[in-house]
Amino acid sequence: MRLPSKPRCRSEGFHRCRVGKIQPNVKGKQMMNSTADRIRDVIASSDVVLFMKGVPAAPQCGFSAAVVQILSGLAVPFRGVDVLSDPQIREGIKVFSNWPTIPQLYVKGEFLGGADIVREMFQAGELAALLSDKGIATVST
Ligand SMILES: N[C@@H](CCC(=O)N[C@@H](CS)C(=O)NCC(=O)O)C(=O)O
Repeated sequence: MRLPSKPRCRSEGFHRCRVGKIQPNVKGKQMMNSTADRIRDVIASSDVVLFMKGVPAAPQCGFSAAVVQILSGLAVPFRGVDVLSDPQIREGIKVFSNWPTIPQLYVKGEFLGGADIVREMFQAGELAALLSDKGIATVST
């Protein structure tokens, strides 16, 4: 399976992203091919996909809610995938991205990161810039 590129981080440093600390949680885990195919399909189905807890209108976790708020503030259309309603996707997405937590944001198939990274990118103006680079319109806040 081809893993997506490393998550973006404002500092481009692993420590800022805390990848080194949390990676062992998912290391060595595997998932069914069918789950990987479903994940690939859903990521390809929309330019912006958020794996989250709950649905965009009613997030069930503060971290998911934070990303929803940022995307909504930028008026970015996105597809929310509720991992609470699908345990295979909940575990499978962690293996797919090699990232141990939810939420997980994908833009045009690229894994960006979780709530902390999305917040950092947003605050630095990098999220709007990245979306714009990829041809996804946003409103300035
Ligand atoms: N620092 C993380 C916070 C996200 C987090 O800790 N998520 C937890 C609680 S919602 C999680 O996904 N735990 C694994 C699980 O519930 O499957 C981020 O930036 O996204």
